[in-house]
Amino acid sequence: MIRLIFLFTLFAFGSLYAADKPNVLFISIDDLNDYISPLDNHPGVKTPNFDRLAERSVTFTNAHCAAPACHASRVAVMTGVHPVKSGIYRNLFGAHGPRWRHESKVLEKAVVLSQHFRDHGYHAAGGGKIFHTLQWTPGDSQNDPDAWDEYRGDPLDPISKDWPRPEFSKPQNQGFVGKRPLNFHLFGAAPVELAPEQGDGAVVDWAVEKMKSRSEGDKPLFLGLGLFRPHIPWEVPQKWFDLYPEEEVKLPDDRENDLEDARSHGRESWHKWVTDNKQWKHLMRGYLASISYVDHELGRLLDGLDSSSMAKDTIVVLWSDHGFHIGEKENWEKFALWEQTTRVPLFIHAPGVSKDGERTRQPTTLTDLYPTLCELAGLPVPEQCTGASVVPALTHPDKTDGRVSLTSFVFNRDKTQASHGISDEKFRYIRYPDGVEELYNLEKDRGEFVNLAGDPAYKEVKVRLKKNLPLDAAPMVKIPRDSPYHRGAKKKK
Ligand SMILES: [Ca+2]
Ligand SMILES: [Ca+2]
Repeated sequence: MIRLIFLFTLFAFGSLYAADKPNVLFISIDDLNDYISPLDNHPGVKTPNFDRLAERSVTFTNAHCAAPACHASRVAVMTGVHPVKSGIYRNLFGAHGPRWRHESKVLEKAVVLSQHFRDHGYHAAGGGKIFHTLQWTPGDSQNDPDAWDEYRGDPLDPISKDWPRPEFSKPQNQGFVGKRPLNFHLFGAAPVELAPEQGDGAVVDWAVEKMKSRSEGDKPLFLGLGLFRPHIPWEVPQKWFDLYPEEEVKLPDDRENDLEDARSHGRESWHKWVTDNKQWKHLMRGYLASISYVDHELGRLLDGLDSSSMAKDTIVVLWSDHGFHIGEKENWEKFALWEQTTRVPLFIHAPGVSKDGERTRQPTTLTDLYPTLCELAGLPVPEQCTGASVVPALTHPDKTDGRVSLTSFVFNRDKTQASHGISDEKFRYIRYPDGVEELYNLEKDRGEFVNLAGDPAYKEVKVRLKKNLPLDAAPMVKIPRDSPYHRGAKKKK
């Protein structure tokens, strides 16, 4: 019956909204994991503005990236095409524009989400990191400038100018001996002074101005913005470090020989470096400080929305491109398939539609976002999209529809063959190309310590989840040297 009413509404008005099209505020955060208070995976984290967002949204507590790497995850969100179709599983550098159109045949003519909204009467404005780019790689960006009516600054160099580096003094470097595990020393935590026109605050200022400067009769707005912290380097103003005295910082649960019953991610030397140099707490502190910094910027953005004419008729969606390890399973950053790597914050508010303040366990992959936003705004779903709308989880957060999430990645050792991680409401199943399997009961074992894949008691669970493995996953694509968006190719001319 509810579905009938919904179909009638859709038929009668062309969208879930009876009158004008809703605006869309589309917020991407970089490398933000589930430590934030609404997802409750770190004691003592201070994220009041994520709580505020949760009160006015449906919180997806079981949402996963399509791939655990910035570029692959972001291009999947923005095109709605899963890596198992596109073959883009990993980060690729050295682009100056949408090189993914040449990396993957499937994406050659893909319509970017913001472009799709433009094609249906929206004005699309973007700012900050939405497609892949880094603070320290100026001009290396996979953004598609043609997908936007306007972009803050240079769309092919959207964030590098926003971020200064701190002057490193001895105390900040204390304990660092030898070479850090990343080049250019961008892996570390230290306070930095930010002028008002610097950092993620500058992107938020720009977005708030966009919302405030709207006038009657303007096209509906698709406003996309991407905040860069808590991506490394963990350099934010001192006041955010002050929230977390180092001696009070908690480390994640850690079990000796945890990797014995799991496949190695190949990055254990990084963790060894951190523990050998006694940096674990210091780096956790930097990550938490960076989370609270970005929480503050989210609060400023919500204040801006609430005091604008868009306050009541705007869909708000916030997502992060993947999870993050701070030493869990001897891993740092991402590039693995455990829930710690793939689980992402996802919040959706749709005025008059979402049961705000509620939470859903609906398994969701970020490629579901594109069709969800289409349904909410009454737009057709482009054929390229591989996901399915999660609007039912907004109206009935207590129900799930039987789908599972799918995250795929190609580890170095597997050359071009993909591994996959699948979640239902309760379990997580991972399969690698060499046949290694892992199964975790997340209800009982949130830290994914005990691999149940060989336990006969869980055979049925495993078989059920295994059925969801993609049979025809695309092999990993190579960097096309002849792309006009290949930076190396450009220089030769
Ligand atoms: Ca990222
Ligand atoms: Ca284990």
